Amino acid sequence: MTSLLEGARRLVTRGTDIGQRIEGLDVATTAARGHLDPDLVDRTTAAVERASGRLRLSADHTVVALAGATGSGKSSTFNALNGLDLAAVGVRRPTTSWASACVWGDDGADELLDWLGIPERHRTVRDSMLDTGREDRALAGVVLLDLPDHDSTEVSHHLEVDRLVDLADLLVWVLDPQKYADAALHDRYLRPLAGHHEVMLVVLNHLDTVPESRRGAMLADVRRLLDADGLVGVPVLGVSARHGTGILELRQEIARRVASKKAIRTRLAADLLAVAERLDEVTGRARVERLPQQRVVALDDALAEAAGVPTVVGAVEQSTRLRANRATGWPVTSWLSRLKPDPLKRLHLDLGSAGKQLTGTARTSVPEATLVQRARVDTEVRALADDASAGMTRPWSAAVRRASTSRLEELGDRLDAALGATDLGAARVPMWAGAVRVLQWLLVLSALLGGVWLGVLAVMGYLQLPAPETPSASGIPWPTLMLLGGVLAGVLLALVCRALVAWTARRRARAADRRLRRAISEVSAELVVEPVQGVLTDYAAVRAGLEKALA
Ligand SMILES: Nc1nc2c(ncn2[C@@H]2O[C@H](COP(=O)(O)OP(=O)(O)O)[C@@H](O)[C@H]2O)c(=O)[nH]1
Ligand SMILES: [Mg+2]
Repeated sequence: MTSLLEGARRLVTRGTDIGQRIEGLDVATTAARGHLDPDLVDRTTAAVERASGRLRLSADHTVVALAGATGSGKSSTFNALNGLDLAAVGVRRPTTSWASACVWGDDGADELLDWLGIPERHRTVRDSMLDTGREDRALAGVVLLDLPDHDSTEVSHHLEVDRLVDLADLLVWVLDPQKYADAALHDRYLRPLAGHHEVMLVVLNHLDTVPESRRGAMLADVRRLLDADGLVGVPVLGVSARHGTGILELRQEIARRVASKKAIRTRLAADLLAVAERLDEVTGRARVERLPQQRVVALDDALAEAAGVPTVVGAVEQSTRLRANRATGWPVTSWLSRLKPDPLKRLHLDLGSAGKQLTGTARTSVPEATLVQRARVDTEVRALADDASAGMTRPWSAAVRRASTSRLEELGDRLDAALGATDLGAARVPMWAGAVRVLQWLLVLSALLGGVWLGVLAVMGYLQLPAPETPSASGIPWPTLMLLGGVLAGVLLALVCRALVAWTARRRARAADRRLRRAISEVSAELVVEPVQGVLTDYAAVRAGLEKALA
């Protein structure tokens, strides 16, 4: 039912001026909800709903449907109304569940008839040029439907009476003298339609078969039954489709509906214009730009600072340098340096065992964001909202500001989590440093061996023992070469490595900085930028909808 109504609403709006207005306003109110004054949005939505409801199935046509039991005379009445023999009379229609349609006046009802599922061979356009009567012109725009018999078992689902009553401008119930009091008819069909009494009309057909003296009493009886059904105020007309009696009155009644629909349409168009203009005024006409990128960058910078990224990055560099220097330094002095206090220990940062541990302890060891840093974050968020809403009316810029701070409370925890999940890459001593460490120890070993060898030679000389032949290279004895070479090469290697370590430490710090900032910008995108962008998108939708509604 809902989808049927929705489909119909979409149909209503197609192509016509008032339809454009409804469609545009529908888009605009949907997008404005949650951002603008709820009263205003509700009022606009109500106007849209009222309009699409009052226009029923079509803004341009007056849909009149003939409903009733088999044999009541729907097809005969259909023919009598259009003056053509279009509908097969006396044919039971469980077999053909299709309705027939006759359109008065110019065409343009194709989409409507397609939607109703009426095949083309069952459609007739009754060209108003053929008619000279004023009354026929008054029917221009009428789409008359001869519905399948309501008591048929094979009624097309599109055209079930209980659905059409929501959509048709006029539902004409054709009753006959034999069955008008049928309890099933009243219980199953008429009483449930009480809520729709304003679109209903009851016709008592076959009146020629009722003795003239009894007609008045019978019509009064129909009236009484309808009142009992809750259909007070629904007009009752006595007709004879076969003889044409009462058909003129029926046409006049239909013409009245056409006229009143025209009036309703005019009023609705004015209503819609009024609410659209009000919404337009509140919304303003500022052009929305995309969020300036440098604003987002500035916000991310402020967040990085407040989250302690520079501290962490500094620690990554220092730690890498310290550890790599220890690994690659000359073992003798670097062992001594271990006795000196580690500057990192003072920061309570342990970058050694695992990089992730850093941020595990960072919450307590990295200094909390200062008031100044927090204020800077607030300033950047506000600046971003201000930039995004530049030129917008006050309600919209307020909406943008609200969106910008809507998730700010989550920021602290989310930043911590994001930083915690970031690999700082500071844990490992670089591979080459490991190799250098082995080399350094080999050099120390060689120096030691040389020293011991020289010592042995010295002791033997002191004891006047015959010295064994000492191998030499380029005139320098091996033990001397081993001792001096080992020390010299070790110190030199340590010096060269210091430069290399400094470069590695800087590179790691830069990488850590990049990764941390990327993590931060993901958080700020989700918590600040996206909500703001969402409002901008909605604003653009409201503007587009209004442009359509006011075109
Ligand atoms: N006497 C008389 N017969 C009618 C009248 N209207 C319809 N009929 C006849 O009733 C039968 C059923 O009519 P029809 O229009 O097919 O009814 P439908 O089934 O509701 O479409 C046909 O034989 C018609 O000729 C009327 O006003 N007077
Ligand atoms: Mg029929």
